[in-house]
Amino acid sequence: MLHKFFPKVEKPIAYEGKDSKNPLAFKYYNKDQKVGNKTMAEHLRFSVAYWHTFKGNGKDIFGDPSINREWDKASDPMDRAKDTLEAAFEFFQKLGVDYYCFHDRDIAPEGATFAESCKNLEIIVAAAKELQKETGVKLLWGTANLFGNPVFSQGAGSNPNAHIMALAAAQIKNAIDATKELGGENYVFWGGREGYETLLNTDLKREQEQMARFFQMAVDYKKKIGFDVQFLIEPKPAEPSKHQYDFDSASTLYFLKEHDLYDHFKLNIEANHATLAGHTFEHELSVASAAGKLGSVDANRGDYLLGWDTDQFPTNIYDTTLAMMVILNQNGLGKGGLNFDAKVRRSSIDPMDLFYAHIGGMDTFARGLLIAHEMIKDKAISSFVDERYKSFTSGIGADIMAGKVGFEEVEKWVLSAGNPVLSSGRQELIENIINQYIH
Ligand code: XLS
Ligand code: NI
Ligand code: NI
Repeated sequence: MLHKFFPKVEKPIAYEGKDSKNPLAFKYYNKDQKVGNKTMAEHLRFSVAYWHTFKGNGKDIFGDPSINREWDKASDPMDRAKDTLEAAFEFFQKLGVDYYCFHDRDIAPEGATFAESCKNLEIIVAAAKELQKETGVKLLWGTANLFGNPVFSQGAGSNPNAHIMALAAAQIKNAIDATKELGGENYVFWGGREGYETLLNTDLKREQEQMARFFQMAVDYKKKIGFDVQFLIEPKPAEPSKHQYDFDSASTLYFLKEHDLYDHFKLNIEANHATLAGHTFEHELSVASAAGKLGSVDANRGDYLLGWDTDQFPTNIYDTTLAMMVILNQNGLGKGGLNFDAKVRRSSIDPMDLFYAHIGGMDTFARGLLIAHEMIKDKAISSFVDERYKSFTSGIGADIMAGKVGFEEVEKWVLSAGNPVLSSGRQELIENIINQYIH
């Protein structure tokens, strides 16, 4: 086992059960425990986000970096990248997660030219490949950072300058190559700058057509190189753009349909992005899942009082229970997983906080999984839903849905049927039942 950057954690975090007082132990997440026909690890497929966990330094728009990491000290950027990689794999092993995710520019530094950046990436990818082999940790998804470099300040795929759009495409090509080299199971597109600041200077239709071409080129390329990877789009309504084109699940799915891209993408749903869009997490998961398009999840949470992407670790069991209901009801995430796109707070400067944060997030989802599994097994909620729509399973309801009757036949039926009998929606009772399962 790697042992250098986290000296205080001497052995992998173990499951000790809910009565344990050990802060460095799982209380609910028990990797090999079967829940239904899969182990917890198979259900949850946890992943660590490279950018927040190893590159996050506490910098915010009002303040300088507050966090100094041991692995971020070397003077040469490539040495820092190699140290960071080693720290990352040590962390994955000690935490006991099977997956990680990165942006190209998290794992390797940007060079003075595009060619230099590509070379840097290639070198670090080779080192990452070795560490994956050594530790058994796998890549859940790769992606390209097309928002940090000021060249992308007016967008990447949607940039009004064709040279910059081409540069973004070339960068994605390299990020897809890196993902392939590392056996990544998914590739994510998150377009933080694919949107607008003002409509006064923006041709919204043209920019979306450019985005469609951008995605189509990516689809063509993955086919060309024979890479069986799942493409995912991660919706977010705004931030850093004022308006992002992939606003939420519904608008992203519509965009894909409109531009003949529907079959080539699924969605990566982030909890905090859902709430920023004015939805709940389970709403976004449900919309994606109903379309057969829920591919993966960025597991985090926002803050009820702050209106931006605070990217906190998930701690709310109610939310993870409802999320796991959606995931279990669609039989899991397939190639996707639960990626902690979450960061410790600016004042959590101790590397141990990274362990506490992830342990908490993993336990919160493990509890959600256990509760959701029980509720589904007992049909605790689905029995109410089935009952609610029962009138569509026979008689006039079935005839309407089967297309056997139209307005005229329906009118005739209504005239003979008397007044409808109302029944209760039972919301409060269902809420009580959920709480009972949680307790
Ligand atoms: C930012 C996004 C980003 C994506 C990957 O808000 O969540 O981190 O997950 O580019
Ligand atoms: Ni995300
Ligand atoms: Ni986010």
